Amino acid sequence: MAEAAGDKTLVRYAVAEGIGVITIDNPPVNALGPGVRDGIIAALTQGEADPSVKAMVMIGAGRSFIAGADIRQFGKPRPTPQQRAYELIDAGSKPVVAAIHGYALGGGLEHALACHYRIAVANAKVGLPEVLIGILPGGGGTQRLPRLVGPKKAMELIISGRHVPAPEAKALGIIDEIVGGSDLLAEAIAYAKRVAGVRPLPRVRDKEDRLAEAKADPGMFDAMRTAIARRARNQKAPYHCIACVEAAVKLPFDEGIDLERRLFAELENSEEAKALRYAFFAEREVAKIPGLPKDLAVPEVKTAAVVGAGTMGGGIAMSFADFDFPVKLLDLTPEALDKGMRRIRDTYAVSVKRGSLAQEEMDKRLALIEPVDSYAAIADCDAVIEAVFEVLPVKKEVFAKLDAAMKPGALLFSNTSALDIDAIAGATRRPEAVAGTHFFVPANVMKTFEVVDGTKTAPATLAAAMKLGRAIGKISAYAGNCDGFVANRTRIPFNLEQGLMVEEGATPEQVDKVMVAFGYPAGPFAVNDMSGLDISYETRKRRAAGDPNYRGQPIPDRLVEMGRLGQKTGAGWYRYEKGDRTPISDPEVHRVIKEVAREKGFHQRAFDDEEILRRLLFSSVNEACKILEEGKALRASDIDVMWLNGFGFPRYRGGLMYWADQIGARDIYNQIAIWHQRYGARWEPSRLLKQLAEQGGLLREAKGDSAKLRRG
Ligand code: 3H9
Repeated sequence: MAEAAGDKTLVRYAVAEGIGVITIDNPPVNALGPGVRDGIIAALTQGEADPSVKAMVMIGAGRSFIAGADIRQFGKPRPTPQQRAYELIDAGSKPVVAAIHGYALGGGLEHALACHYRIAVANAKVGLPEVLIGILPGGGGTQRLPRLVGPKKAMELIISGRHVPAPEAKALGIIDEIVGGSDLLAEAIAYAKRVAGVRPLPRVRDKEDRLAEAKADPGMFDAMRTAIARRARNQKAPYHCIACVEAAVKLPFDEGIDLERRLFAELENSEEAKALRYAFFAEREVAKIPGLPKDLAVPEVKTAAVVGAGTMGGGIAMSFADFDFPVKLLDLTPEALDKGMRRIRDTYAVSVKRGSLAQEEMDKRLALIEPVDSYAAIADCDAVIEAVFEVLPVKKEVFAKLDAAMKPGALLFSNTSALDIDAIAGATRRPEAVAGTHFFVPANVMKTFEVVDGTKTAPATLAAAMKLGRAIGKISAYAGNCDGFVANRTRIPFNLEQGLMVEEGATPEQVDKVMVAFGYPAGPFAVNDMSGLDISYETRKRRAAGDPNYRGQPIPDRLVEMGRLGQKTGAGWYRYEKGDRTPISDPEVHRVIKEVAREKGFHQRAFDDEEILRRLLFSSVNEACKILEEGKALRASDIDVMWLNGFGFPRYRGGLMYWADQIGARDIYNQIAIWHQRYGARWEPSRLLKQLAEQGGLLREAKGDSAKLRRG
C-alpha cells in the first residue's frame, strides 16, 4: 500500500489498488475527537484530488468503526466547522464505501450514512444512541436514516437509541452487504473497485421513496409522541428527534439539516443532556477499582453454578443463560428443582408470548440451564453463586459444603443482600475466594450488581466478580462489607420516611404522585404493592421480637393483618380489579391510616409536595455521605449508578447525588440539621455532608474516605 500521509496520525490516508483508504485510528473506540473530523476531511479532499484514485474506503482501526462524537467535548465551546465530511462526500465525484466492524454509532453511523455504500461484518452493530445522552443525531442522521428505512422505523431506532445488529441493519436497508470478517479491508477494497464506475453516485440525501410512507400515514408523528409520553416525560430530546424526522418528510433535505442543527444546539447544554452525560461516564468509572495490581491475573470464569432454585436463584440462572453462559442450577430435592425450572420456563414463555423473545431463543436459553441435585455435580465449575435463604446459619452451612465440594481455585460468591460476608467466608477454609455478589429483584432484569469485598477477599476474586457481572450484562459496582452494603443501605432511610410521612398525614397517593412526577416509573407505595407487603412485615416482626425498643410500622402491619398483601391479594396500599395492575385509590386504606393514627396518637397534618420529595431523597443523600465517610463505597458516582440501575431513579436526573448537587450541599445540610432537631437521631447529619456544606464542593465528586477504604 502506498502511503500518502503520515502513519502516526489519528486519521491515515493511503492508496491501494487505486482505492483511497481512510483509516480512523483514535483508540479505544475511534470517537470523533479533536483532529479526527479534520483528518477525515483532509483525507477525503486528498482522495478526491488524486486522479489515480477511483473510489475510497472509510474504515476504523482497532476494535470499531467509529463510536460517535467525542462525548467529552460536549458542553465545551468549539468552533463552528468550516467544512463537514458529510457535505464533502455528497459533493464528491467518487464513491466512498464505509467498511464497518465493531460499532458504528452516532456520528460514526452518520459518517457511514453519508457514504455511498456501507458494508459490514456480521457481528457489527450500528445505531443512533444520541437520545440516551439527551441530544439528537446532529450529523444528518435524522434526515438520512428515514430516507433509508422509512420515517416510522427511523423514529423507533432514534428514540430507542438501540444498537442494531448488522444482519438486521442489512434487512432494513442501512447496510448494503454483509461480508466475511477475516479481512474487512480487502473486502472493502474489492467492493470499492466493483462500484467505482457506477453513476450516478447513490446519495442517501436523494432517496425519496421511503419517505412516501408518511404521506399514507400522516398521523404517525403524533402517534409516536403519544406513545412515548410516559417514558419521555420531563425530557425534550425524544420529542426533538421526532420533530427532526417529521422535518425529513416535510422539508427539503437542507432545511431538515438546518432544523436538526438548531435543535441539536438547543439540547447540547440542556440539564437532561448534562445529567445523562454524567451518567454515561459514571457507568464507565464504576468498573474501576483503584489499587488493584495492574498485572493482576484475573481467574477466568467459563462455567458457573447457582445454589438454590428459588425465585432469586432462578433469576440468576436466567441472567447467565441470557448471555449465552452455561449454568448449573442446584437444589437438593426434585420438587424444588422442578418448581424452579418451571418458574424459569414460565418467565421465558411470557416473553415469547409478548413477542420480545423468539421461541428458538427460549429453547436455547433453557438448554443452557442444567438442573442438578448434588454438590458433586457442580464441583468442577469455575464459580458458584449461592442464592439460598437470607439467614446467616443457612448460608454458612451452604458455604461449608461448597468449600468441601468445589475444585481448588473455584470462586465462591454469595447473593446476600445484607449479611456479613466475612461471617459467610469464615465458614470456609478459603475466605480469599469468597465475595458477595448482590443481584437485585428480578435478578434477570435488574442491572445493578453489587460486588461485596470481604476482609479477606483476594484482589483477583474481587476483579473476577466484577468481570463476571459485566459478562452477564450487569453493571458491577464495588461495595464495602456493612449492613445493607451500599445500594440497599442508601435506600432504607427513604423507605422509612415514606412510611413515617403517611403516619404524619401524607397519603400514599400523594407520595406516589410526587415521585412519579419527579420521574420514577411508579411511586414507592405502588411498588410495595407489586413486591408484596408481607416480606417487610415478617422482617419487622422478627426485629420486634429481638428488640423491645424497635419502632415498628403499625399502618402496613394493620393492612397485612387484614389480608391486604398487595397486588397478589387484589389489595394493599391500593385496590386492584381482577386481572388489572392499575392501582385504584381505596377509601378503606385512608380509614385504616386515620384509625391507626388515632390509636397511636400520631399527629396528622398536610404535606406539600416538595417536602415529600426532599424528605425521601435527603434521607438517602445523608446515608450515602455516611457510607462514603466510612469508606464503604469508592465514589459518590457509584451510588448514582446503583440508583439508576437498581431503583428506577430517573436517568435524566443523573442519580441521587447528581440531583442533590442541583440543590447544593449547603441547603441540604441546613434542612437536615433542622430535621435532626425536630425528628431526632435518625436525621443526624453526616460529617462529610457538613464538610461539603461548609467548604463547598460537589456531592457527586465525593470519594470514599481513603483512610478507611480497603482498596485504593
Ligand atoms: C454523537 O455522535 C453526536 C453526533 O450526532 C454528532 C453531532 C455533531 N466519546 O464503553 P466502554 C470511552 S454522540 C468519548 O467501556 P465498551 C469510554 O468512556 C455519541 N469517550 O467500551 C471508555 O473510556 P475509559 C454517540 C467514549 O466496549 C472507553 O471509551 N455515541 C465514547 O463496553 C471504552 O468505552 C455513543 O453514545 C465517546 N463517544 O463499549 C456511543 N465512547 O476507558 C457511546 C466510548 O476512559 N459509547 N468512550 O473509561 C458506547 O456506547 C460504548 O462505549 C461502546 C463500546 C458500545 C462504543
